[in-house]
Amino acid sequence: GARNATSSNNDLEGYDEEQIRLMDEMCIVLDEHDVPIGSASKKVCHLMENIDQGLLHRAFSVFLFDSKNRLLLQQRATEKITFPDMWTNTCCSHPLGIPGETGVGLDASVQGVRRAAQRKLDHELGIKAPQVPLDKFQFLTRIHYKSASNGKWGEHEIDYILFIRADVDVDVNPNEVQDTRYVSASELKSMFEDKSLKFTPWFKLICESMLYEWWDHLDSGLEKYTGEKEIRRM
Ligand code: DMA
Ligand code: MN
Repeated sequence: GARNATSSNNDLEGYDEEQIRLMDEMCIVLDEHDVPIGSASKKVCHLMENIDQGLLHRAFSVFLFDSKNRLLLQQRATEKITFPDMWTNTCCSHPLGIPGETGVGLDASVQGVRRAAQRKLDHELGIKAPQVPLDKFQFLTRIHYKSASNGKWGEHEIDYILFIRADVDVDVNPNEVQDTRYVSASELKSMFEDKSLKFTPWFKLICESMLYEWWDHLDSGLEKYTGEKEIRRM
């Protein structure tokens, strides 16, 4: 757990100053059942040496669809410390260890994750809260996965999957995002055929498992897929 986690002063040498600053955010440390057991910095949570000791934290992944059922993708900025330059779903980040974003029990933690999602859609993509009201985020399921990034960094998360349907105004933060694109399901499948494009591991996992089935049900209703209690281990 967080008690034995380590980090040293030179882990962040050479990275973007703003991204280094964001490594001080406090993430929610979890046990395997998604019960909060403490908090640790984003830096500590993403060092592979700590992940290899079992350190696990809470995260979310937003999938935003416009009224034509196109998914908004982003390409991560070169400045990102983990998974730079990769294409991924609309927005990902972590609920913080602060009142309002930490929750114990599924309903409270979903509500905390919705608040974090609203905060980060604005920070990364300039999408303002009134265009993405909290109650429009549909919680589907949680995914527990682990992935190495470059060198010493990686992910080990319980990731809350949120869908939202909204037509939004995008104004990207270039320190976070270098490009965006709206795609249909078939356009996304062709992007995966293009070997010059790189995708984040969690986005690949979700695309290879449930995404297209969920996407097919946007109009007919996602009820049977929402609020899943089981954590999917991937
Ligand atoms: C972390 O995303 C969350 C997932 C699901 C991988 P991130 O690296 O984009 O976080 P942040 O935007 O806070 O750097
Ligand atoms: Mn993470």
